[in-house]
Amino acid sequence: MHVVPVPAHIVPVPGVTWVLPPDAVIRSESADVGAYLAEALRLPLADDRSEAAIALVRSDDVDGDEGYALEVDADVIVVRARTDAGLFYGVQTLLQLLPPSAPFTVAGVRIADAPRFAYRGAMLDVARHFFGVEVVLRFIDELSRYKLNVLHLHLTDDQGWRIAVDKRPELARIGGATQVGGGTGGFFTADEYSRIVAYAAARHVTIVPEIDMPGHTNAALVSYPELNVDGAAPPAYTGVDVGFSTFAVHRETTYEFIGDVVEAVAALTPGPYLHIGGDEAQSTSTEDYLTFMRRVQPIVAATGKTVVGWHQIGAAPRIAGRIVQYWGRGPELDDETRAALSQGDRFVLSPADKVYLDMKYTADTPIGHDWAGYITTRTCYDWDPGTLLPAGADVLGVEAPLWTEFVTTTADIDLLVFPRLAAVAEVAWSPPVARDWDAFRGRLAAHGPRWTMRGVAFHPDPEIPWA
Ligand code: IFG
Repeated sequence: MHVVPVPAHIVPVPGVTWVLPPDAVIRSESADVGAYLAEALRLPLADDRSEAAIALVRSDDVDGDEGYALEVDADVIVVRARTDAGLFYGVQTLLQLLPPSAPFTVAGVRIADAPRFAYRGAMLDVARHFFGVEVVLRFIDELSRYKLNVLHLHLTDDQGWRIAVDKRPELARIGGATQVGGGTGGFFTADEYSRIVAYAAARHVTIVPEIDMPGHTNAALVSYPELNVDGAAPPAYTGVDVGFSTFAVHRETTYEFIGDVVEAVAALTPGPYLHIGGDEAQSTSTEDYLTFMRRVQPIVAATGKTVVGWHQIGAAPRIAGRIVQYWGRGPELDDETRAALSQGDRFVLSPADKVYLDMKYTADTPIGHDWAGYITTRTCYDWDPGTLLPAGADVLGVEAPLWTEFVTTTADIDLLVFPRLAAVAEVAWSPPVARDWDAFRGRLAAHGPRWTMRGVAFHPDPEIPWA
C-alpha cells in the first residue's frame, strides 16, 4: 500500500482481491469524475451499477467537502463521497492502488479519508522564465494526482509580465517580450489563461493569480513610463537581483493602472483569491508601502476577490478576509508576521527553509538557490504546519513555491519539484498521527516507476529506496 498522501484511515480486508474483469465498466454518479476515470483507465462508462466493476457513488454519510470512502471488494470497487472533489480524490487513491501495469489487481481494503488542511498548493513562477500553457497543464495534472488543490501562478515580476490585459497592451508587447537571461519570454492571452483555469477546475485545482507589487515591477515600469517615480521607463531587466523596483506610490495613474489590471485578471479568475505580492519592496519607503497597501487592498476587494499577499503585507492594516503567505525561515518570526498574527490574519505557510522548491537538494544539485539552505525530500516532509506559528494562528494550509530564476526547462521543473512536492502534499493532507518519514519514503519509492512512465524526470533522492 503506497498511497501518497497517506489516507487518514485504512483497514486492509484480508483474503479479498479485486481483479479487473475483461469486460469491466465504470458506473459514476458524477459525469465529470466518471469521464476522468474512464479516460485514465481506458474503460467504458456504464449506466447500470449492477454490472460495474468500479462505482463512483454520491453519499451524504461521508465527511466534508473533500472527503471520500473507498471500499475494495472481490467483485466491485466503490468510491463514495458527498462532492465531485471527494470522488476525484477517491479516484486518485484508486489510481495509486492499481498497479502501473497488468495484472490489474487490488487487495481488499476499507479507506476513509479527508484532508487536514483546505489549502494545499504549489506555485509556479512563469515570470522569471516563461512556461507556456502545455507546461502549466502538465504541472496541474501531476499536482492534482497528489490531491493538491491550488496552483498559484506568479504572473509578473521585474523580468517579465505574463498575462495580457486588453486595456494595457504594452504589458504583453513590451513586458512579455523578455525573461531572465534575455530570452524572448512570452505571455498568456486571456484565452490561454482561461484554458489553464478550466483545466485546473476539472481537476479541482483553484488558480491563484499573482500581480506582484509595489516591488518586483520592472516589467510594468518598462511598459508604462508614467508608473515610474521620475516618469521615465527603466531598461528591461534580465538578471536575477531583487528589490530594486517600485511603482510610483503618489501618482493617481498608478492606481488607475492597477485598477485596469486587477479588473481584467479578476474577471478571468473564477477562484476567490487574487495575490498582490508585496514582497521585497526594498525601494519603497515604509510609509509609501503602507499608503500603497491602503489604496490597493480595497481595489482588489472591490472585484469580490480575497486579497492574498506575501507576509510583508502584515505591516499594513488588514482588509477583511485577507490571507498572508508566510515565507520566513527559522524559529524567529519577523515583525510583519507578528503584526499579521496580531491582526488576526489567515495564513498559508510556505516556510522558505522547508518548501521553497527552487532550493538545491544538496550542494551537488546542478541548479537552484541555496539562500534558504539545502532542502531534501525529508526536509519537505519533517515539519508540522500546525506548530510552525504560535498556537491559535489561523492556518488555511500549505503552498510550495517554485521560483524560476534558474529553471528553464520542464526537466528542470521535474528535478526540483518531484519528489519533494509529494512530501508537501502529505504534509498538507494527512493527519499528523499518520505521518512517519520511514513509512513515507517506503511508499514514495513505488512512485518512481510511475513518474518514469508519465515522463516526469524526478530527482532520484538517495534517501528514498526507489522501486
Ligand atoms: N525571494 C523572492 C522571490 C524569489 C525567491 C528565490 C519571495 C516571496 C527569493 N520573493 O520569495 O521573487 O526571487 O528563492
